[in-house]
Amino acid sequence: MKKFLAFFMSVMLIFVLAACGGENSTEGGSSDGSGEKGNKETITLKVGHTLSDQSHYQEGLKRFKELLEEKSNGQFQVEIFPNGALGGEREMIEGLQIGSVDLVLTSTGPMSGFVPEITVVDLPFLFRNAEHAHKVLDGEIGQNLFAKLEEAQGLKGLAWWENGFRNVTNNVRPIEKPEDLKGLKIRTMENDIHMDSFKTMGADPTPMAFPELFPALQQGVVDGEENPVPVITSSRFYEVQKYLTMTRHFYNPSMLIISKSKFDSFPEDLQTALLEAAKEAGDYERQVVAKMDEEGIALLKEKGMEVIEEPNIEPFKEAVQPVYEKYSEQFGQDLIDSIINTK
Ligand code: EAX
Repeated sequence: MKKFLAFFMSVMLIFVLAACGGENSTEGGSSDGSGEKGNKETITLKVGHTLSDQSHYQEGLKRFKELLEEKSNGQFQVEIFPNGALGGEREMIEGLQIGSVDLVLTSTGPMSGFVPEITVVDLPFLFRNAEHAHKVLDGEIGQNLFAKLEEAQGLKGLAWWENGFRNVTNNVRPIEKPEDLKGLKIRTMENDIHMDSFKTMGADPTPMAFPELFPALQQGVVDGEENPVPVITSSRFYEVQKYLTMTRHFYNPSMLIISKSKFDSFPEDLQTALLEAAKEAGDYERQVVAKMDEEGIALLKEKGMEVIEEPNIEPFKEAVQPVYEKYSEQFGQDLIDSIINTK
């Protein structure tokens, strides 16, 4: 009887231990990436971005969260951190490399400091329209740029998303021609091409991380800035800026990125779920940008901004030609031509 009881107790103990071993959750994934199928660990992914919770980024990431949690049968749980809660874009990208952030939705703005080759897409007036940009980024050229990101920084681009076409705002005067920018302190992203373009047009470019921008405009540290309409509306820049000119001078793509090591630590089915959710949510986010872009101008006028909707763009294009001369060697004229000639 004693022997039977001892045998029964040990079997019970094994069962209890096995039951406890099955269920555990880990922060930020890469727990034992190679988690065996059926070993249902929940992986929480923190994703950061700089824009408000009313922004196109937030809308896109909410869709990403839905899709990824669905495609991974709940194994992935996504926590979204808007408003630069995890830092500016450059800071968050560094956070990816030290593991303090799991995913970042960032524009190509800070890429001058990480993979300068990627900033070829930041050349002024390079893209005819959003469709042209999508064709280039979702095609071979876009994939080659992601390959450079992986090679140079160990960061994996999951998909190309969108910030939009950037326009200039300021508090001093209406901008109708490049000369009107003369002497204006314009905040730019920490991007060499963006700074060179505004310098070439006679402005005084001031690089600054996004979280610092609204207070800098409010206190007059800078006269103006440049951003897509969905950013100007969702960040309430109409409260601190008077004039908007629809220059559409830069097309600004965004990237949803993760560290390569973290991505590789996940089993294949979870890697596929990540890539699929990123692509589908990215396509959705681009539609959100188009809608906010369309509806935003009326809203900004309503909020009291003076909007120049159709400035003559040719003088602006001419004014930035020196930027092409300066960078065509760095990027190679062939690459620039293949982007321009993409149908
Ligand atoms: O990517 O810094 C900027 O102006 C960007 O539009 C913002 O960080 C979103």
